[in-house]
Amino acid sequence: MFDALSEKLQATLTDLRSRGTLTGEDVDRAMREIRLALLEADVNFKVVKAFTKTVKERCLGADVVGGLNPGQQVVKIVDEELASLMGGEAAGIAFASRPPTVVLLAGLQGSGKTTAAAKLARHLREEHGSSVALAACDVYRPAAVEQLVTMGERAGADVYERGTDEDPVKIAAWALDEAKRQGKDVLIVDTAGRLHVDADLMDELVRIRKATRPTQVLLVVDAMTGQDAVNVAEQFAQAVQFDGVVMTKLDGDARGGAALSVKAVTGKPILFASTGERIEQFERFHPDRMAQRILGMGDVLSLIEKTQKAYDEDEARDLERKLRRNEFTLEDFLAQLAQVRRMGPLQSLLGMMPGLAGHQLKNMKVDERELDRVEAIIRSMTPDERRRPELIKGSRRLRIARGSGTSVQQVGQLIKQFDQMRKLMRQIGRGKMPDIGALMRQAR
Ligand SMILES: Nc1nc2c(ncn2[C@@H]2O[C@H](COP(=O)(O)OP(=O)(O)OP(=O)(O)O)[C@@H](O)[C@H]2O)c(=O)[nH]1
Ligand SMILES: [Mg+2]
Repeated sequence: MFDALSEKLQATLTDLRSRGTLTGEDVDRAMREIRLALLEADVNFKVVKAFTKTVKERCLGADVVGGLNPGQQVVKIVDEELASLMGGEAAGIAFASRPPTVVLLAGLQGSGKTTAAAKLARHLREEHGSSVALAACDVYRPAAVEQLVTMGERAGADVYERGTDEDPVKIAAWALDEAKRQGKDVLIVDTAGRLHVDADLMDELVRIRKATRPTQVLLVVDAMTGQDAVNVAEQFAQAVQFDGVVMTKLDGDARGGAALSVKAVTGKPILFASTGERIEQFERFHPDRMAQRILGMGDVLSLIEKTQKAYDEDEARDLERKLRRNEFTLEDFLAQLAQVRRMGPLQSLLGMMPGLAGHQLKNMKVDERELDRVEAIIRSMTPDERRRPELIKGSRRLRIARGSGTSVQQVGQLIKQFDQMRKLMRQIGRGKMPDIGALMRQAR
């Protein structure tokens, strides 16, 4: 389903990779192309905007990692950002500490709830060895119960049903008792769909939730409906809390926008992907694998990973040797600091986090200035001073403070902290556990 998007992204990135160096203009053009490709794939425009902004910032701020050309670097950044857009790590189901784990499925009519209920039951049985029961709480469509019974059989799960004459909330409560009585590990509750997110649907869901206290509420979303799917998810998120998304019909010819936007818009990750009508066409959703599939550059990405690993190992070995010989200097410290900062401005990372809208965390100030200060102080030292800061005396401290726009106290503090750090490292380097207590007392 990501074919068109894949093709466009690959064309853009292949072009970048063939260049030795990248100008700001190259990056700008690539970002324009990526933005268009995502919009055409029906990704939510706000999501596209934030995505290209982050990627661009990271591209421009990136120090070149040894062995990677700038184009490869961009591929890596786009890959990482695509994965993080879809939720980063794969999450899977959260089990209750005391069984049964109750999973409540919600969603619009025809989104694939009943199918997903059976598929999830089979998945949990096969992957986790769970004994699973299904609760038939859709009493509005005569064939709904029958459908669940048939699918439950195929999934190897018991189906708890009371026909269509009883109140779905009562059926849900009874099914939970039944699951407890029979010692089931998991109870999956199938509910009725509606054409739109309406008050009735929400009210019933809330009452079923109250009656069953589900461990997880999963929203079933039809990927084929594109932007609509995301709008529905957003409306659900406002009305009923849910914990994750089951994205269905990913085998269809939709352009993929829903899968790419839903996490950023609702803050909830896609946990499972359904990719066909057959019961085994269902799997845990892995954002990183999906990103790689979209980019279709598995070979390049693994090369990048290897190069980076070799480079990191090189650096680590170098650092270790320096520590052992007590050669770690402020110069090295500066390089380490740059590495941390290569990850991008901390502030914008926080700002990007979905679900933080209006949250106070979002307004939290990351003290980049503190890092700036440390950097400025070190840069105001001579190479000799960076190697042996303990030799920096009063008049030099004053000059460094002036040069870096800080105070003599701040310079003194950095030198002292560095000295403590070096002592600590030397002890670790000698294989001794450092006496943290003593160090803390000295540092005061
Ligand atoms: N191609 C494809 N079809 C699917 C997938 N999941 C479900 N379907 C089909 O979509 C249709 C609706 O699925 P259901 O599971 O009945 O959907 P529902 O949400 O329970 O529908 P209601 O109970 O009417 O609200 C069925 O024909 C399914 O076979 C999928 O991943 N891929
Ligand atoms: Mg159904």
